[in-house]
Amino acid sequence: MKTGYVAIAGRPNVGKSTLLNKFMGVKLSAISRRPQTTRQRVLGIDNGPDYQIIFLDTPGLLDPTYALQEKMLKIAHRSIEEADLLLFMIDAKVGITLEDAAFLEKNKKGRVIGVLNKIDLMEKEGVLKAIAQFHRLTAIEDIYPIAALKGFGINELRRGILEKLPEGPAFYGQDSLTDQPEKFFVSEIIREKIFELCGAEVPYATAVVIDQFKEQPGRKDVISATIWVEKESQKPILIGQGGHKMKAIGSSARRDIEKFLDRPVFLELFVKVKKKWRSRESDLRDLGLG
Ligand SMILES: Nc1nc2c(ncn2[C@@H]2O[C@H](COP(=O)(O)OP(=O)(O)OP(=O)(O)O)[C@@H](O)[C@H]2O)c(=O)[nH]1
Ligand SMILES: [Mg+2]
Repeated sequence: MKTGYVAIAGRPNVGKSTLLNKFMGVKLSAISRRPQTTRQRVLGIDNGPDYQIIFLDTPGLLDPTYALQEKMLKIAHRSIEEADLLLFMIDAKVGITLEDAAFLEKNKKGRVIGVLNKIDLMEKEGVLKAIAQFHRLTAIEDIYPIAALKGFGINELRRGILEKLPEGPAFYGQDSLTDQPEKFFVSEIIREKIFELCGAEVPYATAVVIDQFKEQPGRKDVISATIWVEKESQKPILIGQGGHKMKAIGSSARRDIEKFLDRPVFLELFVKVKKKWRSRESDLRDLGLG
């Protein structure tokens, strides 16, 4: 049995969560076209006949400017430290930067696989150049070009990971998908819909807390959640005229939650204000982000 922890890390928006979901064949991690979608570590267990890979999707590596971002960066660093192997992902079009190379120089020497994502947007020649540049700046030998969105190169990458993982017994049951509670994934689905449907700044000022998750035999589960924003003025943007935005977020989230839980749910959403919660440690803790 090959087994171990594999952190997926890299700059914001390079496609880390898309890759986790592709490996899992199930949507675990929130994805959006905007950077800084992932805020916490998301653990996904990829079970095979003779392997168990425990993937850790992480927040993007960034230069933090407020407390939430500092937390996000810490979570990414901690996951990288804990992992047996690091998948360092870049956007192939952007290429590896000197900053990336400096980071890799300090972290996980010899236990890194380079991943060039989004190669579907490039010509072959550009991809080869990006691989050569990655190798030149980091001396890393194992570099895989992939397109996570389309599933291209995923099986080759999995084989590359297995070559580098140690032998050992499985850590989790063969049918486990994750170690995180359903409640976490439900809040992430709601947050993903906010990232998808709301304008520029609002998603970043939003946190979702599940206040109630009541299972009722023979009836739909009842889920109540509060969407916290930072200012009164963000409330009407999130709610929309006549509540249309909130309705769209609610129905789209409910559909995905039902798919994830494989049972019908009744979803209630409330919007409340917690001033400047992103910058205050105590608020982050209250919101489950501590
Ligand atoms: N064209 C293309 N787009 C991709 C690919 N992989 C991911 N994307 C897109 O890139 C965007 C970001 O994807 P995510 O998976 O959320 O990226 P991330 O690295 O997890 O981002 P953060 O959590 O914000 O750090 C989304 O719009 C994806 O659809 C790919 O292989 N090709
Ligand atoms: Mg992500």
